[in-house]
Amino acid sequence: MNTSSSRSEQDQFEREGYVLVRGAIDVNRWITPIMREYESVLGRLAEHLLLSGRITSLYDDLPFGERLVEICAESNETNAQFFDFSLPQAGIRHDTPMWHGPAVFDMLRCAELLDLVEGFIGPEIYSNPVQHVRIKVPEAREARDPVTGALKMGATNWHQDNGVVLPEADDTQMLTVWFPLTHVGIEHGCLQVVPGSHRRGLMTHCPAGPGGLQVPEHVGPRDAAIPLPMDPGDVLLVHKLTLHNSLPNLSDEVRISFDLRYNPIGQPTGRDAFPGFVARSRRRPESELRDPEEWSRAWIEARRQLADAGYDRAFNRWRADEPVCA
Ligand SMILES: O=C(O)CCC(=O)C(=O)O
Ligand SMILES: [Fe+2]
Repeated sequence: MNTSSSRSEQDQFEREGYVLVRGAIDVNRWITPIMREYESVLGRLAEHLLLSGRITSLYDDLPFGERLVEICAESNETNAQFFDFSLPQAGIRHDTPMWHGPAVFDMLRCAELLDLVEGFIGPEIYSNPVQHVRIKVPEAREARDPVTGALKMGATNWHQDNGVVLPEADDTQMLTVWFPLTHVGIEHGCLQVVPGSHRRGLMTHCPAGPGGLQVPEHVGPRDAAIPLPMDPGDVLLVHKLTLHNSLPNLSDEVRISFDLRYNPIGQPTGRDAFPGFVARSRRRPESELRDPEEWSRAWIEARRQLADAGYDRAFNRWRADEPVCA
């Protein structure tokens, strides 16, 4: 098992803007407990949807993936927010669902993961709150907008992660850490990256679809993109300027991934309405957050403040009237 990043991994990251480390984390130790938590989240979600009349069965004889597919198909909802450990960028209410369970918190502090991260950003590591679990059901069964017919989630557009945070984080050494919790082959909608694109600077992102952004093809060519099929245990590190997207989930299985971000302590996260925390500090170990309850409470407090404020904050800098977006 790989434990920390090697010189050659760091060289590849510098050169290509990403590096894929196979078998970097112990699946049984870190990922299995998260899946157990998600099973209970799904159980509560099913009861909630049944009670409110949006599904007619709990589907509780099915395993996690199949159960989720049936529930999403019948309710015609992605239900993604029930599992996510971040908040949405708009329309936050006091009862917006989210899940900040202890197994998810443990994952964010996973020693193998932080050892890897340390090789890229140093030993003073802040968990940036730009983070998600992405649970994508097969597109054939995915929820659609009843008016336009568009998929409610679908594949991820071409973007750079620096493009989806506020400009205050442009000088932040933000590192994206992406890994699957299920097998994510090409057919499940794995990530694709454009090697070397991180050397081209920040590209203009254009508003695309509800809440989405996309770098236009003529701004960020992607002929050279390579797909990165991955298995649980593998970890992908992505530079904040690397152009990437995901393929559609054309399989008949659910595709689950985490995307986390870390930056050196003290640098702006680019999303300060959401709470981050000190994941590792060799200088001040006592400043590390070790209590999952405290982490969960910080998110509940952020949700309360954003719901009270009653307006949507700006989460990115882009406007549809940029000349290249026309
Ligand atoms: O998993 C996905 O579909 C997209 C993830 C992504 O863009 C990221 O982790 O930065
Ligand atoms: Fe991304």
